[in-house]
Amino acid sequence: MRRAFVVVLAMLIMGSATLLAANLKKENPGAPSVPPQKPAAVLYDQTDNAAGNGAPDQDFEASYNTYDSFAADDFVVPASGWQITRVNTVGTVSAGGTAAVSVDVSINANAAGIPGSPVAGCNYPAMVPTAQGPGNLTLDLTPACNLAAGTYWVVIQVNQDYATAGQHFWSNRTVQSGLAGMWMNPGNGFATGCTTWTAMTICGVGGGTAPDFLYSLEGNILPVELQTFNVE
Ligand SMILES: [Ca+2]
Ligand SMILES: [Ca+2]
Ligand SMILES: [Ca+2]
Repeated sequence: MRRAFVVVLAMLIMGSATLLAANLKKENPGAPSVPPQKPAAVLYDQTDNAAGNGAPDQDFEASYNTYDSFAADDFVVPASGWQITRVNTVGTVSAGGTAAVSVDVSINANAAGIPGSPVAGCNYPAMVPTAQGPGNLTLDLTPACNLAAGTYWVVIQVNQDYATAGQHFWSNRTVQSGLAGMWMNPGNGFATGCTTWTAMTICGVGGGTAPDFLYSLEGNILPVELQTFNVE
């Protein structure tokens, strides 16, 4: 009885496999219901004019907490609005340094020339980089960050222990675009006095002469239906 059942089951499976094979098609005419998404484009790029120096942007282990530093630079979103899917930063590590465990990255509002609060939905704590060369970071924002027109800041802090992985520096740019790149070290371990957001050139970090950081943004120009219009 059991044997007969197995044989019948095997025949059924073979039969259905034949049926499936007979139904396989080499084409499927008709438009997809959802249009394919366009590949992400470079929305903004200020990776040129490298200064050959960089500023600390690191969350150290507890014993070096007074050196914990943050860095930020600005960009302007045009009227179309942007969906940012990736932030690329150019950086270096100290001699013998290795890699960040993760990165706190956020897109912040502009508060009268310095970074304000993170935009809702655009705060990515402890993000593991998709890739990192020594110092360079590829940060894929999940979910993507949607922004209306305006001025915003990319704020970066790598989570990296000095004892095991050395120091990380966000590389500087000799040319300033928009507002001056900002830096702060709340514990003042670097003795710059920049315990709140202050221009790098004033803080004297990264050599003290270069005003901006090297980075680019990738993503999509928002389609019309996702934009907000004010009708008067
Ligand atoms: Ca952190
Ligand atoms: Ca720390
Ligand atoms: Ca700038």
